[in-house]
Amino acid sequence: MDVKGKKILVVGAGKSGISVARFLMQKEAIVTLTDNRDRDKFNGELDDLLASGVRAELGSYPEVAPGVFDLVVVSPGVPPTVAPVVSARERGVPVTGELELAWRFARTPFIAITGTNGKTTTTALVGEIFRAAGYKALVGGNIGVPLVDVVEDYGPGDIIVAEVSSFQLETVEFFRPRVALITNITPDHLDRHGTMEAYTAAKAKIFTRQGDGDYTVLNYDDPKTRALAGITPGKVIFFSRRHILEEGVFVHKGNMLLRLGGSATEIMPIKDIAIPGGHNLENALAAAAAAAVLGVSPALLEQTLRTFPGVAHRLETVAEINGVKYVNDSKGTNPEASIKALEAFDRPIVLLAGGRNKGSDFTEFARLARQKTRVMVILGECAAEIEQAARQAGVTNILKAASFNEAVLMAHGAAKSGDVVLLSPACASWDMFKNYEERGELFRQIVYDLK
Ligand code: UMA
Repeated sequence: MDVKGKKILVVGAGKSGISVARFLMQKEAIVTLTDNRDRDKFNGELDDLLASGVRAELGSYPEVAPGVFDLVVVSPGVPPTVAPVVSARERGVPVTGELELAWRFARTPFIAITGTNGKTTTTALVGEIFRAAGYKALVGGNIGVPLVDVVEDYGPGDIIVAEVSSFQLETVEFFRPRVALITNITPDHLDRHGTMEAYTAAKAKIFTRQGDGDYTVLNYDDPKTRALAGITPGKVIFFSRRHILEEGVFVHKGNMLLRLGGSATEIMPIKDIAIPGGHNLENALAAAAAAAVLGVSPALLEQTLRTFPGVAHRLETVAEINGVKYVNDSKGTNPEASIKALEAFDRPIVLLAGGRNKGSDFTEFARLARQKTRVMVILGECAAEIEQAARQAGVTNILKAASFNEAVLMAHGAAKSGDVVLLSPACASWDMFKNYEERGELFRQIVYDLK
């Protein structure tokens, strides 16, 4: 892909767009960066780029008239319905995204990981496994490291482990990972994709370009994911927590087993996997499958699975104060993720939930909250919706907080020794924060202050 001298419009000046603009400038493209945020909301974040010659159109988008731009690169969080993307498509100007761009410039095989839940933990775990196996491994993508920043530092003998979102997959064209892994597919981001079919179709783009020598790793236990085996051109390898498989990674009599082609090999007892909970067992099985198909030995898999501690903001124990455990699960940005967090504990929970609803239904989540929580502290833009679901499910002990700080203090006040104070909002953070990391960091900070 030659971008030198090309007039390129980058839509969205967040993490991804800023990195794309910098990358394209280094490649001597003529770059315009646009964002619907006003210039005074940027706090100098764009100064370096502007000094390097990037043009900026902030507060409103430029028109994509014929001849003005050769290419539009759209940020993952910007929907395809925004004016510059719609005009580009109408006028035949190519539209792409950062993932495709990184792929075009990469010289390294990709393991790409998507799925509604578990993709961050699985990605980090696969990265750890390859590092333990002696590889120079890049872990990036939706996990927070824009791939274009680092992709050219890696060579053909290295490995890129990329967490990829449905948003990023929407704009891929030739993207072809050696291993494509889908952890599971349940309703999420329906405000953006519209229907489950469209959401699933975006996820399926992870393997559309696969061919000989490529693998698609799928969750046998999740019907929507399992069904994709029928349409991927890659070789299907399943993982399962509930079924014995003819080929793949599965659990039998408390042991994780690997069967690729021949007889089954024991990897390890599942009780020795360091990350807790049934959902993390699925992540471990998925990661083991993705690494095993590329030749990583069972002994190395075991070594990493025994020690990998999990990722920040994902069931992360922050502190224990007067017998109360404080757990940061800010990455619980939809009801399914938060259901898994609730299921991971046997002790009474004081739950902090609420934020921006991404089109989810809270009925199941509220039903489990009724069984598992002592108190629910509700906050954020969709507080009324969650409260209604909770009351319908029979939750009576509900506190309503006007701010995030107040919510944590209320939870602290309500918790008794032996409880868990769990931040697992079942919602996106975007009503109050830049991202879930910022929300989790503030939680950590308040808890440290309490301590
Ligand atoms: N903007 C517009 N017009 C719009 C919407 C947004 O101009 O209609 C602007 C905003 O004002 C802002 C910028 O676009 O300045 C934000 O772009 P973005 O939402 O794409 O966010 P980035 O900061 O670029 O971060 C993105 C990913 N964000 C999303 O997909 C929402 C990050 O994933 C990712 O880590 C980063 O690129 C690097 O690859 C985060 C995420 O929440 C973790 N992902 C979702 C998820 O995991 O569920 C998909």
